[in-house]
Amino acid sequence: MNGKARRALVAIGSNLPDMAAGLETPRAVCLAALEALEMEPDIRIVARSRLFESAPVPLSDQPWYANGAVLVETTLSPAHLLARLHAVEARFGRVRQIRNEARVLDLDLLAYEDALNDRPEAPPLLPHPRLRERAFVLRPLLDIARGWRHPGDTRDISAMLAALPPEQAINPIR
Ligand code: PH2
Ligand code: MG
Ligand code: MG
Repeated sequence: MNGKARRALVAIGSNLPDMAAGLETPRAVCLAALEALEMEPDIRIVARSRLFESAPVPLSDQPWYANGAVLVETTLSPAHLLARLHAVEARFGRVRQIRNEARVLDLDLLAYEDALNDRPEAPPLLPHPRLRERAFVLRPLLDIARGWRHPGDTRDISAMLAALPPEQAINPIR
């Protein structure tokens, strides 16, 4: 990597298989996505969480998800990193139609250094605007970034997690 390396947190989620690619479970999709991220130029995985199975948020009859998170080093700007994540999603057959619909692969930029950007006209919003309401994001973050602080919140990850409703079921995948 050339240029200054910045640290970013990225969420990984899937609740559909990618049968065309022989990835028969959301867990297999997430593992393949981790490999794809590792192969991306300008992005280096520093730490990866375990994978978890999690109930859909909001609760629905969608299939359960596999979720995880990675800490990466990158020379890409937030916007370029997000574009790269979307390009990886597209390679896994992700088609964007309806918000929160079931998907083969979702890669979300959670945080970039200690950037705080709440200006929708200058995306991406940072940290991810719904991060604090989601156990499927916070629980994997505890694995890899226990001491991380949301730049707009006084609570640590454990405190944010403890404030969430119990219907956000999440368990490590054995
Ligand atoms: N992603 C969503 C909406 N709901 N629920 C779970 N459990 N895991 C996800 O990754 C997820 C979700 C929108 O991206
Ligand atoms: Mg998402
Ligand atoms: Mg997304």
